[in-house]
Amino acid sequence: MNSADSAPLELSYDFALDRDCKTLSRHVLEHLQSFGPEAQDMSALMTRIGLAGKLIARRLSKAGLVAGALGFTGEINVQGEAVKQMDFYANEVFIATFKQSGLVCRLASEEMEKPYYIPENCPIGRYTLLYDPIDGSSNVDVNLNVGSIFSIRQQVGNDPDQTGEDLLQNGHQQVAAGYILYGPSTVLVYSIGRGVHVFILDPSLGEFILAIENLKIPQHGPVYSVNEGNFWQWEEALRDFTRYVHRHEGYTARYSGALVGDLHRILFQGGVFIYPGTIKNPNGKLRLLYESAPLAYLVEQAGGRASTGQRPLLDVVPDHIHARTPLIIGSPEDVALMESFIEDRTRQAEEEFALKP
Ligand code: AHM
Ligand code: MG
Repeated sequence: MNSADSAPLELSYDFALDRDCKTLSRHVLEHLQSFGPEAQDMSALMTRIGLAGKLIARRLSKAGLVAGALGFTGEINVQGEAVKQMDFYANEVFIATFKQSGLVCRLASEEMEKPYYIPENCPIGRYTLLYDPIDGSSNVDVNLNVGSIFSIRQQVGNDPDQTGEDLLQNGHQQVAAGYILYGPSTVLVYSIGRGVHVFILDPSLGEFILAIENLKIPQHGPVYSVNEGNFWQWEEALRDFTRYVHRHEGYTARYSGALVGDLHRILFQGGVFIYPGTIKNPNGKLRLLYESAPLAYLVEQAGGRASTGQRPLLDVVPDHIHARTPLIIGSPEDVALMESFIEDRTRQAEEEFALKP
């Protein structure tokens, strides 16, 4: 190419940087408007979460080609569930990633009975990472989307028995939360209490790049996401809700078997995700500390709501670290609609009780 054919230097740089490639670490620092120690900590923590996400995405992208990605390990976890190979792998990835961080003294996940301590980090590491390493792991074997959910809390107290007693606090204590969605692209969505931000992994750069800043959930949306196969086990209020959406125009059912994917859709399109208590599991299936509370924190930051049906989800204090809660989460108007059926049924029950001789 001769010099007449080539673009001026300035122009070719513009072309190369066709968007502002804002990385996670830079975004956190800019967002906190600080380069102080707390901001540096948060930036480093988010970078580590991104690294864990990249390692998990890499393994998932080869599922079926490499050993240790599909199927079960043969173990049963503390939740009484069969452990999948990817559950095990992803749990180990988070541990290995945060061992080197210096910042996290303790990790707790639904795959481990007790918190995992990293004693060498504890003198300086004031943070606890709570996480669901692979959410919706039954989807892995059929090549559908899965996610990882994370939450960061500041450690309070000494936890002498290393059981995580001090983690038995409400969800307002979280300082950051989010998820990584492994779908057609790998997406990281996070909040540090200042809005919700969406990053997409650019595989050619190996970096999460900012895609959407300050995502807001629609006030109302068409999606309702609930496992209707459990209808026979539900309370009447949820049956009322389901009959309502069946009989009114404007609703559409979506349920992928992976909460992260279903909630991601709702964040963009609006609607509600419900995992209620059932006859078999009166508190539902989802774990408060690793699933419901982090997502509730995130959705509230996006202008949505999360409830157990009885109280705001973020107000719930668990009685043990693996506690479960019913979850109603999504657009404010759709969460309120579900709550209105609960209130109606509660009122009816109270009236019937008052009329009893
Ligand atoms: P997991 O984290 O053990 O995979 O379980 C959580 C998942 C959620 O992602 C999903 O919404 C739910 O379990 C599906 O459960 P069900 O098959 O009972 O509808
Ligand atoms: Mg899960």
